[in-house]
Amino acid sequence: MENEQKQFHKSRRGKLLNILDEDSLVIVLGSTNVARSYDDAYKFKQNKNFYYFTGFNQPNAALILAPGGFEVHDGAKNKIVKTKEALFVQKADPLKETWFGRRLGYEKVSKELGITIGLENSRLGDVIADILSKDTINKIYVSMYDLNKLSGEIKDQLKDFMRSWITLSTNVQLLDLNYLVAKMRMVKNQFEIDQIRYASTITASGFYNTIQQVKPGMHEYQVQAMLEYYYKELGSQDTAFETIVAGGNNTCILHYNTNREKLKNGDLVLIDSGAEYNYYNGDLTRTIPVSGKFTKEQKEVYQIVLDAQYAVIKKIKPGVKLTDLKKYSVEQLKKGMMKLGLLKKGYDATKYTLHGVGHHIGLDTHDAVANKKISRADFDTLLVGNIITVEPGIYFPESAKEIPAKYRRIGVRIEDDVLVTKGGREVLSDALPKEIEDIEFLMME
Ligand SMILES: [Mn+2]
Repeated sequence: MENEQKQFHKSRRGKLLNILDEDSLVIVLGSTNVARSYDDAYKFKQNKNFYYFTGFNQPNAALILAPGGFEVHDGAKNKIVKTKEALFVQKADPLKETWFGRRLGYEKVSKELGITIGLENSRLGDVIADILSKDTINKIYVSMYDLNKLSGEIKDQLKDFMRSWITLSTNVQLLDLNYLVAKMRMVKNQFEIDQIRYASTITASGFYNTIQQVKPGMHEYQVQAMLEYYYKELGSQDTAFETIVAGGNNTCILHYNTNREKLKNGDLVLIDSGAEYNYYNGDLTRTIPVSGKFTKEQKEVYQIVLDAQYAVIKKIKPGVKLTDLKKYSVEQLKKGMMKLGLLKKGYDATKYTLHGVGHHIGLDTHDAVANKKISRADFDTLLVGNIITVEPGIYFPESAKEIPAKYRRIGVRIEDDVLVTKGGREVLSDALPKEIEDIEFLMME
């Protein structure tokens, strides 16, 4: 791992250790492989909180942190050492590695990842039990969500630990880790800003190259294939989420991703997609005319959405609330629809604007927010170092009979990734055209 990245993850562990009281123990669980069908597994995706603290991308691992320190037998040095951190990893195994890929092995943890102690994951249960037996820990932090989904080798290891809860002293509190980590992950430092900037740039580049090649008769999946080709060609390891290429009436289905239909002359096509780079995500949307030329009605609706997007972006600065941006966005869109005579006064515009104005983006595409219903307010105010999407939309499906026919089958969303700075904002995906004339120029033969 590059030194800069090592330093980043180390700084995250250091920050968490600093926040916590001396009598705390943190257990951060990595992911395990998930079956796709029979003996085939989905591409491995590391648990994002675990990745944040370690940068380690192999399955069946766990990290423990304790600000008060703990003693453990270090197999690599063959002696008892005191440490505040230990990473548990799969045992190196030449035969399994021949079949399923490399394993770091505990011996290389310290050198490769910069985490003080590496241990075999079969020791996780015993080490935790040993730490708790000293009666110095009064708070155990673990993600309840991750515990609930636990499987594989780590589950076997933690079974005894979880059984022991019924006899945990009343002095010991079991606390959810997600809120604390979400608060940390919400604010990006320079390393993360660089990663997301790159993911966003790859995404913009893929859009730029693909948009030029869209033509009537092409299928939605062919547009998807081109887009994802460019992502991978530029070093992206995966897409941030299932790519949406939605033509015609499909533009009005928010999470449409079957992408099987043919693009028709005269229709719009909405492309919502992101490249993943080193686990960080981009997320952009452009809506373009299949023929290369917008119709009059498409232009009218498009311009409302674009103006609203500019207006919202202009409002972004530290201290502003996401919920207020959403309200403002709907007001702008509503004003535009009323001007076109498509909405009567007093009518609820959200029937056509459908979703919020944006979300935090980072290791997750919808990033770093703990249980939404409980703690939404705690994540509402924008801070320097936040990265959010701004993605207003208007959707008039074929079924909206109250809207004149010429305006139906029109769904428009425009989305960019925006960094909150001291002075206001920076649009990370600014290089990708979105003005009507610029899109039409880009699509010219
Ligand atoms: Mn988005």
